[in-house]
Amino acid sequence: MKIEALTLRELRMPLVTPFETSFGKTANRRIVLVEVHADGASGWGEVTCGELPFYSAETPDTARAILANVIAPMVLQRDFSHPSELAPMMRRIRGHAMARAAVENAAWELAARQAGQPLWRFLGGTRREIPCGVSIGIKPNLDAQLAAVEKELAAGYQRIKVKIKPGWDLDPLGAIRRRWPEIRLMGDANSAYTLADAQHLARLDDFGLMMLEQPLWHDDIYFHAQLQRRLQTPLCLDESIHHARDVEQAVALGACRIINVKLGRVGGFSSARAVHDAAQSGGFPVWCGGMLESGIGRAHNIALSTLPNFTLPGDVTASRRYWHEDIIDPEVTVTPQGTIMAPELPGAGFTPRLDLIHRLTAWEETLR
Ligand code: OSB
Ligand code: MG
Repeated sequence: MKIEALTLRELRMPLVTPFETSFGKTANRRIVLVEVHADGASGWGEVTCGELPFYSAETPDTARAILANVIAPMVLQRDFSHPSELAPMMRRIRGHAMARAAVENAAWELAARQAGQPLWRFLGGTRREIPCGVSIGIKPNLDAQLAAVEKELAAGYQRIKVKIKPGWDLDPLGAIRRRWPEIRLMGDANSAYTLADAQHLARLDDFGLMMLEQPLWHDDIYFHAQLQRRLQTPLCLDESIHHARDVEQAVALGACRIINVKLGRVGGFSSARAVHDAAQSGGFPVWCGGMLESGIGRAHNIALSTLPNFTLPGDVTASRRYWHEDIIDPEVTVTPQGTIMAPELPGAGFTPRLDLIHRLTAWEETLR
């Protein structure tokens, strides 16, 4: 297949409800989509960065510049027989993993569709039904926090994750645990603590959490190992894991016991598979993280979650939790058991809604 053109678009999509983490609040998403045109067909990918460089360094503006000025010249007019050949074409780029992932993932989706296979099978997935959890943002008070948990449990989700930060940790987690003693519960700090908080974080051991996600610095593995030795609660790394070597390091140091895999953060499906394999070899289960994706990214997360070591519920949820109207048809739905069925259709299994996409598009450019 020869890559004939790349179409870049930025969509403006308001969230159903604002989402707050330790690093800030998001109400309106700026979603950069990449359409890869090859052999008279096209595949779609999503740049999963935040609007501002608070989760990682990438933003929609850096993604646009790198896609147009650096990635397009590297991949345009190039032939590939398998989408695993895309990552090597972009190997010289340092960072910008989410921009690279959007192009690589679009190629995977296109190649799977051309091969007449569902993307998840094409990737080597083995599980048709994936277990799902939810990530609940920081709420203004405990009543709102408990009400949000109650709603998601009623919808069937198998695991509750709440965002925490200093001053908003023991109270929400304690209140949830007292009300629901048996549920699978975890906290995600998005790097809001330091090692000086170790004693405080050890108090979370009383709540029987499945895990505590990324308590320390976004670029740290070593000090998480020191913290893990002082906690019973398993740690999970998100921000710190960019490729399989980071997992090998985390395993060697004992920095965590679980890995969150995000397609964008690790640079696409090839790297995500390598991260998955490294975690499996090290004895760590993995789960698929989310970045408030539109349906395009959501569909890719579903496919990834079918790989065998994705044994824990991921942050992969129904379109309706975030969007009044998603940009794919059909939208993603969750079963009453809190699972999502991977589609049997060729490719991602969802069709981009071009009319809606055009209406939401703030800018568009096609590179040849
Ligand atoms: O740390 O997992 C995270 C959202 C934005 C940035 C970082 C994170 C998150 C989430 C939401 O937790 C996951 C989702 O439902 O998409
Ligand atoms: Mg996280």
